[in-house]
Amino acid sequence: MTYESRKKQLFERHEALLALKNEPVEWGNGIYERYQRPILTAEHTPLEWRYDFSEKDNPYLMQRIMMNAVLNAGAIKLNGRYLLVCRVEGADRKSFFAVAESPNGIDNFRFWDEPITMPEDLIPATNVYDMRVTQHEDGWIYGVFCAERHDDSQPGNLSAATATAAIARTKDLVDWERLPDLKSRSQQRNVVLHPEFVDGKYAFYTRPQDGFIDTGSGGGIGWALVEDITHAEVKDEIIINPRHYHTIQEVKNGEGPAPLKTQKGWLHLAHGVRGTADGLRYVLYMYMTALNDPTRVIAQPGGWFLVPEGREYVGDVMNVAFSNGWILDDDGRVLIYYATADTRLHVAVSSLDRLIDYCMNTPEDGLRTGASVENIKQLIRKNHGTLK
Ligand code: M1P
Repeated sequence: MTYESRKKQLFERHEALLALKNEPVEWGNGIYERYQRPILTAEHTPLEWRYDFSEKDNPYLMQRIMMNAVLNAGAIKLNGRYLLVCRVEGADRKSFFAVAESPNGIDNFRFWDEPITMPEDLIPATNVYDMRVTQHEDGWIYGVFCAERHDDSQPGNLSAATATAAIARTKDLVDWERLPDLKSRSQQRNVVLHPEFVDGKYAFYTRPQDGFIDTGSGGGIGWALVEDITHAEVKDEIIINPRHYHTIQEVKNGEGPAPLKTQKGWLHLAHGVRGTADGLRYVLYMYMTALNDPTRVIAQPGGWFLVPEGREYVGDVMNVAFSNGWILDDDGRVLIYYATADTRLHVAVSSLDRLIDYCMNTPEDGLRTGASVENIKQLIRKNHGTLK
């Protein structure tokens, strides 16, 4: 086969992948619909990012730069366009941000021509990932993401790293202004900017952690007010959604995307982490906070909301569901973008009404087996008409 015909086939196969229609999976849990295919994988990245298409320089038509994964995407609907700020990870383990666009938020996602050029803070990061996109009432679109650097206070330890919340802002997802990283006494990952001012200040969901991996004494999802976003510093931090023994969020938790404002309260999506004999298990859960006080939890369904299913379990980091992006559409649909096994990206679709109903009417975790059994008995008796 000639070089030209192989190249033509390569493009045809890639185009066929991008053009695939995605169909909902029938008979889910009633809370949301999953879709049959992942919406983005390493194979969806543009061929021009991976191949040198000069026959003279690349006669074997080899991939010169390989891609490993597309995962944890921030999401926004901007001027009618469904846009994901994806974490793309190359074969070299470095993550970068790239925007993918779809006509409907469900399928036919295509990456923009080039990845985002993210300006650096004073000390350049080794790796960046997991951007939360917040359309703030101040008129800017903020991206808050993790900046990872080697921990030079441990020169003998190659794996010692620090996690810091990096902040950048944009109007169009193309040109980004980098602001100084969030100052904090502890390391921070999964930091998210609240979309509105609170008491005239910027408000951040935080996740204090003692080390790069271990949250240690960090008690859960935190909250901090910041006066000047161009020199953001966590001074007073409170825990608003704590970890608990023997729950899905025993080991760690972290805010997902920026919460959605509803008539009943702020709707939150988060991830919880527990330990198992086979390593950590990352699942998604939801909670709601009061409209007039986003630090006060008013509802939290017990247990997980979404976990990896079937083939979703398998990938670079097994048993992980993670989300940092969702879109509330004009018709009340909520498009939830989640990644599995730190490998690929999916969508699940629900509505604001359904998610509020789920939060308000699912029993809380009573933190004991006896309480869980009581919840089940109450439901049985309600169904039998024998509830007193
Ligand atoms: O590997 C699972 C996830 O681990 C991290 O989340 P957390 O900080 O809560 O442990 C993140 O690095 C995330 O990117 C990753 O998906």
